[in-house]
Amino acid sequence: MIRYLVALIKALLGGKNTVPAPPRPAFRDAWVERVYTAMLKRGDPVPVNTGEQSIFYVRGLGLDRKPNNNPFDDRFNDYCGILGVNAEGPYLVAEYPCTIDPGKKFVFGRIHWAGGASIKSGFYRAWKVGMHPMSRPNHEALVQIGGSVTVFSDDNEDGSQVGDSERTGYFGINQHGPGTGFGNRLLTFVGMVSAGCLVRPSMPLHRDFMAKVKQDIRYKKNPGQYVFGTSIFNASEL
Ligand SMILES: [Ca+2]
Ligand SMILES: [Ca+2]
Repeated sequence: MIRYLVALIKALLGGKNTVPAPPRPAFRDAWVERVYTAMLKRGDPVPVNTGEQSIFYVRGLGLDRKPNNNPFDDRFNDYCGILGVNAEGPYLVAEYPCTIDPGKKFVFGRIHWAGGASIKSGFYRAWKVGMHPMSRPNHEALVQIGGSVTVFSDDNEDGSQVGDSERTGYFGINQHGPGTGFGNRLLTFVGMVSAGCLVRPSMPLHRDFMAKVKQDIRYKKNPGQYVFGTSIFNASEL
């Protein structure tokens, strides 16, 4: 970092308009390097300063970090991770099983005329700490009130985004747990707990997620206003 700052100062003093590329951090973990590189390649923000974090989800990837082809099986077959950075470089803060696709009941039940919603791969800065669901608050979550996201609508009800139409807006695509009514149970099936939200299969996992994301120094500085960004990937993009 010091060498980068010296190069940056030299470039500015020398009247050059081109700013040197930031140094590539040292990686201690091949998985972290893979995710971090994919974020950089797409232009997603990455954690740079100690205490900053990045939330990311991977559709169709197990906790074994192997692609599973995202089967339309109503299971928690997606991956959630949090990247952090400290003096030694980027590291994995935590990882969780999850779903970022709606349960079958919401695909076939069609609560929206366009079809069940599933979030499109990309980076969105859209979530604030709040309560899920907003109408009858149940538990603390990241709530999509800070920005728009893009979803595919599964009009042909096949559990695949291929050929589906897109919508962009505020759809309540929250990052939450199954709900306190399930106690500490680890759910096997998505069922009614996701209509396109990003959901961990148990409340203990979700509470751990919330405790970790709230450690981000940018959130701590401005807890009422901070809008969390999140990177969404399909397994084929990593
Ligand atoms: Ca999935
Ligand atoms: Ca479809």
